This record gives sequence, C-alpha cells and structure tokens, in this order.
Amino acid sequence: MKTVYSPLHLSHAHAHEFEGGQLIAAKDVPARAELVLDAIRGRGIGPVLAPQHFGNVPILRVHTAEFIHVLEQAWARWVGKHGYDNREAFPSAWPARGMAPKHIEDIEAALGYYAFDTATPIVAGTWTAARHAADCALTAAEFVLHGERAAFALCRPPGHHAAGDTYGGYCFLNNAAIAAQHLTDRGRRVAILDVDMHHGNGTQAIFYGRDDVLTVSLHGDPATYYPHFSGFTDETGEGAGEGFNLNLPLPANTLWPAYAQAIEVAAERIRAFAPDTLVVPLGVDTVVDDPAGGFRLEGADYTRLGVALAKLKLPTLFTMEGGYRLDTLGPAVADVLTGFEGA
Ligand code: SP5
Ligand code: ZN
Repeated sequence: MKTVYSPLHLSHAHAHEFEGGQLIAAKDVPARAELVLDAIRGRGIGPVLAPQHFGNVPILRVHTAEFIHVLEQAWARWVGKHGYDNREAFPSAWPARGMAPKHIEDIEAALGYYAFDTATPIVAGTWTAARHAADCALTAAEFVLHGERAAFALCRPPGHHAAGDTYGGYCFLNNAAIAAQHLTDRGRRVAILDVDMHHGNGTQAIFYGRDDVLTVSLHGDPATYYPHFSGFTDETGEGAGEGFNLNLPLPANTLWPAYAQAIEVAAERIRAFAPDTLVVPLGVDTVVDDPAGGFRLEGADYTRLGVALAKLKLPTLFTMEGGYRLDTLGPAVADVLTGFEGA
C-alpha cells in the first residue's frame, strides 16, 4: 500500500492547547506523524511518496473561499495585531446565540467566528501544513482512482472535525472530505466510515444535505465526549441527504466486541448504499489510555479492525486522523493497514 506523506507537517508545531481552564501540552505534536511514518517503514507496508500539488480548486469544493483566506492570512494578521511572533493564535470570543458576526475583519473576530474550540491554535506554519495534508489526501485519492486497492494519506494536521467554514479539534481542512469530493467529482460513489474516537462532525456537516456521499461515524457518545454538540443518533441527514448519515455512538470503555458489532452495523448500511469506493478517516485514539480518548481497544484489535474494513471489498483511502498515545500510535496504524492488506 502506498503512503503519502509530507515533512511540511512539521511546520505546524505549537506547544499548547487550552483545556480545563489552562494551557496544557499540545496533543497533536509533530512527533505523531513521524512515529506513524517510522512504523510504516519499519513494517514494510509500501513506498512513502510525496504529495502532488492540487491548488485551491479541490479544496474550494468543500471549504468556502473566505475560510481558506482567513486560515492563510491568520498568522500574519495575528502578529500584525499583537506585535509578537512567538505565541499561538487562539480565539478569545465567539459569536454565541443572539450576537452578530457582522464585521470579522479583526483577527480576534475572525478566529472566534471560524473556530469552534480552544484546542486548535494557529502558528506560523499551520496553513502550509494544512495545505500539504490536503494534498496528501488528494494524491492518495488519485492512486485509488488509478486502480490501487488502497492508499494511506498520512495527514497532519488531521481533518475530520473541520467543516466548510469551521475549524477545531486540531483540524483545519477536512482532508477526508476533500478526497471524497474529489473522488465523487471523478465519478466514484463514495461511502465514508470514520473510525476515530471522536465524532467526525465536520465530515457529517459537509455532506449532511446530500444523498450522493454516505457518511457513517463510530465514536464516543457526544453526551459525554468531545465534540459534545454533534454525533447523536438522531442526526440522520437533511433534505435530499435524509437517511445518508449514520451515527453510531458508543459508551465509555468500549471494548473490541461492542466495537466490532458497531462496525457490522456500519458495514450493513454501507453495503445497502452500494458504493464503489470507501474513505476511512482513521484515528487510533480509540486505544486504551489515549490522552484524548475513552475506549479500550488494544493490541490485535487494530489488526481485526483492518480485516473488518477489508471485508467491504472496496477500493479504500485511509486518512490519518487522531491517536495521541505516542507509544501505541505507530504500531496501531500499521496494524490496521497490514490487517487490511492481509485479509
Ligand atoms: C482529530 C482528533 O482526534 N481530534 C480530537 C480533539 C479532541 N480534543 C479534546 C479532547 C478532550 C479530552 N479530554 C480529556 C480526557 C481525559 N481522559
Ligand atoms: Zn479523535
């Protein structure tokens, strides 16, 4: 299986996120992608290739021009306003119910308008990294379009929390959705099966009104887990998209048997949709003791997950999403991919 990776993810390097009323150590650290890369190479999963550059057109199929422009300019505007360049750009006020986001030219207003959490700071290299992550997903999509059984986009920053004009959850551009849209634009019928610990709220939002892309997500119940405001079972799609979004929330401490049952429910819905291509936003923050997680998958469960995904017998594009336990991250991702290939 080909992996697509860019070292430019390293330019998205920030020390902190804001959680529980304080700045804490960032969880989406550059080492994450390097550890996954080491495991891919160490396990001989296949060649590691640089992304091709696709420009703005395929990104604009998913995100608004204003949103992209703000992400691109955010760091310069932040430094211009605050007069320093060694800190991280966080929002500090949000347009909550009853307020009017009429003027978002000021960077403080723009960050509050487009961000939905305080865990996703922007630094000097954020846009470059996000842009190359999207290019990784698009390049992997091209491999699938050209007949590969599967491809792995080793994206960092991740993408599945980002919607058309919102960012958060360490995500800026929705790499999986951009790739899914690119595949759709080239005639593929795409189902998305999100196996990150957290609800893929951005991906759901992007395709929510559409019946041409099926979105399915397994995740911690948003009644108690991030992102808190999205991922419930009654979110089934709207308008033409009614019935084309399936959420499968699972409780704290979920183990493999219950997870496998939910995968089976997802697979049944996907088979009924009869796609010809599968996109899997792959997070391994489902592992026991993940610092952002809450499930208890471990060890051979990731091989089992790869086998279960292979049983759908579809050309498959994996995008890297979450996974923050640095001692298990690389092996868990490699296990999913080898499980898939060996099945
Ligand atoms: C791509 C991705 O996985 N983004 C995840 C962002 C989650 N951020 C909030 C995590 C909240 C964790 N709360 C502490 C749990 C203590 N076990
Ligand atoms: Zn996650």
